[in-house]
Amino acid sequence: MGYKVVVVGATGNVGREMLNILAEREFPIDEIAVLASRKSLGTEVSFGDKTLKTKDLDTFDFTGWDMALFAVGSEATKTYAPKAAAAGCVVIDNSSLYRYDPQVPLIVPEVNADAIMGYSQKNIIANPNCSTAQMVVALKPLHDRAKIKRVVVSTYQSVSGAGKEGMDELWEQTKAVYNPVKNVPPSKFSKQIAFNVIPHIDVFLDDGYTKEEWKMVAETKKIIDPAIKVTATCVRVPVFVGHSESINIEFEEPLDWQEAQDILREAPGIMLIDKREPGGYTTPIEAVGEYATYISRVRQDPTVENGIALWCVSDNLRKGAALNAVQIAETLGNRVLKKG
Ligand code: 11C
Repeated sequence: MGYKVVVVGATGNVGREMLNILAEREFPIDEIAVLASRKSLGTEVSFGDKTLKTKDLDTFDFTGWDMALFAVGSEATKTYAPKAAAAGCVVIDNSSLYRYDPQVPLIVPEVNADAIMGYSQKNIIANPNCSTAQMVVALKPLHDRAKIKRVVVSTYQSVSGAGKEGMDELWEQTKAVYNPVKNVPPSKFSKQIAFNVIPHIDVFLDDGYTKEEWKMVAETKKIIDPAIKVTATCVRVPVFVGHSESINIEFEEPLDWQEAQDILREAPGIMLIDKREPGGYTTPIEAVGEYATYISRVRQDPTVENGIALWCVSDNLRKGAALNAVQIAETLGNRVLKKG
């Protein structure tokens, strides 16, 4: 016996990836429904070797469905997630709406799977922001060994984090550089993204940080340990898929880079690719379509007493969104619903 699963927002970047990953990992499904807003109604999406037609989110009855993977914006989530949860269908939500709600667990299964039991307070489980998800996978095993005091992270985030429109803008602007007849002004991004980098993701907050940067701070505290201090600079780069991060970590206890490598090599969800030679590291193109969070360039940071610096790359649509949501579904299935 398997599960009755709903994918909400099935025509978007993340929704489509959720369907791919559910099929790839052979998640035990008895019945699947794919939902979309009215404007995408009837659009067909692939699920393994099948083609599914989207149904109307507005009129869908979630009664009798086991779980719903939501990949729509916070506004639509606010309307439909409580309806699904009230109907007894567990919501796994990829938006930021519930992430900071103390009654909703924020889960990265390799890091804090036990916290999933808190789902029953609202029948909702939150999926973190993509830039947080890959970072906490790297931080947790090191925190368990040497206790992290402070993290300084700079991100290099791909345009797919801004959805299909972000990808189209990079593509059109890149073509326009070679064919200057057509002008493609910035629209999704605040400045030209082709052949450029933009130190701005999400809205600005009063303290000068952006909301993307604030999310990395708040979510790391909720997922791993509220005592960890994080400061982030989030930057959009002209890469289609795959977020990269340069991370400096300061520990309470001494940790040498070789031991850090050994810990990371054994840690769940991580692939250590770290040869100290040209090409002995992972770049975003190599992470696309993969499940792992790739760690490279592990080295001592000699500017603090106990410091390690590293490079972290992952497919933001997978570990950063759809894969993590499916791993949450698997954890919920194995630990709570027990049907598969
Ligand atoms: C980006 N990290 O790359 C964002 C996308 O809170 O789930 C995901 C936003 C979120 O633009």
